Amino acid sequence: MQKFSTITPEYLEVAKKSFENVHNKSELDALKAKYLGPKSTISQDLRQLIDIEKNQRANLGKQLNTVKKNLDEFYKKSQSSLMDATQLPSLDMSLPGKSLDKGFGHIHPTSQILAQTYQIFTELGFAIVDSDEIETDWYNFEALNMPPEHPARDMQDTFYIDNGKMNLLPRSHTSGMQVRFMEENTPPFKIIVPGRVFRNEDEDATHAWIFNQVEGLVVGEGVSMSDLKGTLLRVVRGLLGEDVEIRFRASYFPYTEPSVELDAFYQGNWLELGGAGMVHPQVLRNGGIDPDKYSGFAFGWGAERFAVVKYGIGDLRELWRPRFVFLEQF
Ligand code: FA5
Repeated sequence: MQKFSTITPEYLEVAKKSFENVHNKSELDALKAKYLGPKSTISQDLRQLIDIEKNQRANLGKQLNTVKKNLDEFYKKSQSSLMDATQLPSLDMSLPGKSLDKGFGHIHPTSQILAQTYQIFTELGFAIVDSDEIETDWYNFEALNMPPEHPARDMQDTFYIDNGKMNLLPRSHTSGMQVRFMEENTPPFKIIVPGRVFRNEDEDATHAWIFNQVEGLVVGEGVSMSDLKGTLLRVVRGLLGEDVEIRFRASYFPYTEPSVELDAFYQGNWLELGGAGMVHPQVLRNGGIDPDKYSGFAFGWGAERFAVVKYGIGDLRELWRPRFVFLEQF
């Protein structure tokens, strides 16, 4: 019985793989010519059927037609997957945004405040330090004189990460970076640490559960409370204008001594912008710094509160909502 090379499982297998690996139209056209064109083996085999003895012709013809049908299917499948791929919408970065009719977007008010904050502090010689949003209980609380059960922890009702040990948390303030930075660096230094913080907060017009803080830490020889006041006055006036009415109010933080709050007069009331104070000697020690040689001040304020005062915003939570009608005003 006449044997045709196309009537073998191997032949179809090789053809199938070839059609599956097509990358572009010219490869597909070449394969089509090779497997299905007039000069293809299957076409030659079919032409040779005429020479086959009659009693074998019908059977071999049937087999050859099945092979041709399979090859046709491989081709069509390959053609349609190539079309799917080429018909994917291409991403043209140069096209204008769909909402162009509504005008271009602009920098978010909180980001505007942060950018101005960075500018003023870098002019004063501060370095901007990056930090992580997940903090250990040690750096967030204990290294700052807040052991477990310390009542000052209540001031920052906190989420914990359930890792079995409850020693990790989305940080409740940026102050965790104080001891972290001290451990790695030798005074003198002046840094700010911006970043998001998280609290289990009863939200209201001045409290969100997620907000941006800007931590500040200055350590050197002879750093005093007047440096703290001078720096904060300079920066707050730079951000909110020379006319802003501000006051320092005595307060308490376990990691600063003495401690103050910084308030701005806004819409008939005093609004707290941040906490500050002279770094507690034990905190310096926890960071490996000798408190007999060095002193320092620290502060931590809320960027959204600055945006509220600067832009006259009634409800701080609006800064976290995607409402263009509100945001496009600033
Ligand atoms: C602190 O977080 C201290 N770590 C600040 C500090 C740093 C003190 C260094 C001493 C030395 P407090 O919880 O008060 O303190 O928060 C600081 C500021 O963050 C507030 O004054 C306010 O501006 C802002 N803030 C606090 N809670 C919220 C909130 N829920 N939503 C928006 N802003 C907030």
